[in-house]
Amino acid sequence: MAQDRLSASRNLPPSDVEKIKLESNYLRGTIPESLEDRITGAVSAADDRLLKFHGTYQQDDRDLRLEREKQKLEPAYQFMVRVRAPGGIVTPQQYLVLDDLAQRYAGGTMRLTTRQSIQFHGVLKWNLKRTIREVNEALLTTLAACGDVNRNVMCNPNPHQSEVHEEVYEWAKRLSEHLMPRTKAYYEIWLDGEKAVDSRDEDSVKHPRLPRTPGVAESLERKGGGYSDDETEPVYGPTYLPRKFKIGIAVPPSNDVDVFSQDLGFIAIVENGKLAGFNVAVGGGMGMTYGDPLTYPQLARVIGFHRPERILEVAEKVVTIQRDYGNRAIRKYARLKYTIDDRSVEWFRDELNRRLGWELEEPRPFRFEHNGDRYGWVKGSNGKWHLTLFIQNGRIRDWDDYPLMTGLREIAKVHDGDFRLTPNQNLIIGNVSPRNKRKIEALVRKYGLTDGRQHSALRRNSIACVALPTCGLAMADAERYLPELLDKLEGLLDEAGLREEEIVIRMSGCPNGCARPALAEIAFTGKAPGKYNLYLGGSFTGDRLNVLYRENIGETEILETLAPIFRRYAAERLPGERFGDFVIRAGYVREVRDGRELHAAGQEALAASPGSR
Ligand code: SRM
Ligand code: SF4
Repeated sequence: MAQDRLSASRNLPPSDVEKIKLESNYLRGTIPESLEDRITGAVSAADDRLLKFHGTYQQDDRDLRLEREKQKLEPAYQFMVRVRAPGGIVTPQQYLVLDDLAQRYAGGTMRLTTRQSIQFHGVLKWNLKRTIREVNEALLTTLAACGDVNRNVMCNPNPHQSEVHEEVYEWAKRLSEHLMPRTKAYYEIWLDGEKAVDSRDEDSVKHPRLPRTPGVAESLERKGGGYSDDETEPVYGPTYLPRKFKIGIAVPPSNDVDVFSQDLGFIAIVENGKLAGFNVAVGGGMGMTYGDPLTYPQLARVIGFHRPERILEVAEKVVTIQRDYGNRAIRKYARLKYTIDDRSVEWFRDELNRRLGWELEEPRPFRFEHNGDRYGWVKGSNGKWHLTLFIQNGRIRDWDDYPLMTGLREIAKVHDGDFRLTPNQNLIIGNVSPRNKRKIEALVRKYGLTDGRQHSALRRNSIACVALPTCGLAMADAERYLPELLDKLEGLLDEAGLREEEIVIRMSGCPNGCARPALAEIAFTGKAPGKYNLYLGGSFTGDRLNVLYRENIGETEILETLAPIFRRYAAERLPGERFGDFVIRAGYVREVRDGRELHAAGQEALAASPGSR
C-alpha cells in the first residue's frame, strides 16, 4: 500500500527544482547578478538552489535569528563552502591555503566532514567569489561538492597501508573526475572563465596512469576537473540527477567509509595480495523524514562483482539508471534507495547488466571488522609514517587550552607528506618521512594534539554532524552537545567498567542523518532543542540498521535509559560480544537489515521499552 503511493508519486509533475535546473543553462541561472546585488546578503531563491552544485549553501546564523527579527533586520545571511577532496587527501600547501581562508573569511575555524571534505562556515556573500577562487588556485575545487550530482568520492584515506590501498585511491580519484559535471558555468562565474585545475596532469607526475576503461564514452576521457570545450552533460543531461548521489570504496577489513550507506558502494576484493576487483553495493542512504513512513534509512545491497578496470563504466551506468528512473516529482523520495526499492533489486541488477552489455559476476566473500578509525602512528608499505589524530567532531579551531588549529598549521609548515581527512571526521598526518617524524612528534606534544588515547573508547568512536547554529534543517544541537553528553555517558561507563569498550555512537541534529546515525550502535537524532530520539542496535562494522528505542527524550531520560543497559551489558555480555549485538540478543530491539522494516521494528521496541509504558 505504502509502496504503491511511492510508485504513484513518480508520475506527478516534476518538482520546482527540476524546472530551475532545466532553465539554468547548465547551472548558471542568475548567480553573477545575485552575487553583485549589494542590497541583500542573500541570493535569489533559484540561485540558492543552483549554488549547491557549485559547492556552497546559503545559510543564516540561527543563534541570531530572533534578535535580528526583533530588530527588523534580514537574517544574518552567510555561506557554507565545501571543498572536494577525493579520498580526503590534501597537501600541506593546500592545507595552509585553506587555513588562511578560514582565518580571513570563515571566523577562524574549519570543519572536517563525514565525507572526507573540508567546510567553511560564515562566509559572507561579498567574500564568496574570492574564497572559491583561492580554493581553486590551490588546485582544489568546490564544484559538485553539493547538488544533484555525484559528490566527493570516499575511500580509505591511507593509500600506503598496502599497494592495494594505493590502487583503490587512484580509482576513487578517477571516479570523482569521471562523474564531474562538464558545465563551464563554474569557471565562468568563479574563475572568470579560466580553468585553474587539471588534477590529472598534476597527479600523472606522481602516479602512472591506470589502464583505459573499455566502453566509456570518449567524451568523458577529456581532461580532469570536468571542463570541456563543447558544453553538454554526457552523463547527467541538462537536469542532472533527481537528487544527490554518493559513492564510497571500502577496503576490508575496514568499513570506515560506511560502504552500506552509499548510493553506490564498492568493496575491494583482494586475492593473493592483489586487487581482484570490486563487489558492487547499491541503494544505501541514511536520511528520513519524521512522520513519513515512506522514508527510511536503507543499507546498500551487494549485487555482484567486477574487475577493477570496469569500475568507471559500472559507476556511470548506475548513475544513468538513477538519472532515468529516479523520482523527479518528490525530492524526499528521489534517492537511489527508493528507485530500487520501488522496483526491486533484481530489476536493478538486470537493468545495469543490460546497460553494461555484460553481466556482473557473483559477489565474492569479504569481511569487515570495524567502521571507525584506528588512531596513532602506523608505518606504511612505502616506509613512511602516518599519524591518525582524534579531532572531536571534525572541528578545527583554537580553544584557550587547546590550540589545535595553530598546531596543525605549524605541522603543515614543516610537513613533507600530506593530510588525510578520514570518514569519521578525524585527520591523518600522512606520509611522514622517517627524517621528519621526530619534528612532527615534537609539534604534536607542544600543541597538545591527541590520538585520543586519554578519551574513552566511546568518544573515540563518536561522530556528530554540524547542526546548530549554521544548518538550516537542524532541530537540535549535535556538534555542540555530543561532547557534553559524552562526559556524562563516560561517568556511566566508568561505573560499569566499560571505559575501554569500543562502542560506535553518533548524533545528528535532525533525521537527515549526516553523521550516518542509522548505522551506529547507539544513535541520537534531534527532535527539538534538547530532545532526541534514541536508537540502538547498529553493528560495530556498519552492516546493520539501528532501531528507535525511545522517542523525544532529554538528557536525564537518556542517562536513565542507558545506565541500566550499560550495567547489563557489562554483566551479561558474551566474550567479545559488541554492544550493538548485545542489545539485540537481550531483546531491547530486533535485528533489522532492510530499511522498510524499520518503522514497524521501532514501534515494537517503543511499546516494549520501560520508559514508554
Ligand atoms: Fe548532510 C543536508 C551537512 C554528510 C544526508 N547536510 C545537509 C546540509 C547541507 C543542510 C541543508 O541541506 O541545508 C548540512 C549543512 C550543515 C552545515 O551547516 O554545514 C549538511 N552533511 C553535512 C556534513 C557537513 C555533516 C558533518 O558534520 O560532517 C557532511 C558533509 C559531507 C561532505 O563533505 O560532502 C554531511 N549528509 C551527510 C551524510 C553522510 C555521508 O554522506 O556519508 C548523509 C547521510 C547519507 C545520505 O546521503 O543518505 C547526509 N544531508 C543529508 C540529507 C538527507 C538526504 C536524504 O536522502 O534524505 C540532507 C537533507 C537533504 O538533502 O535534503 C543533508
Ligand atoms: Fe543539518 Fe540534519 Fe545534516 Fe545535522 S543531520 S547537518 S542537522 S541536515
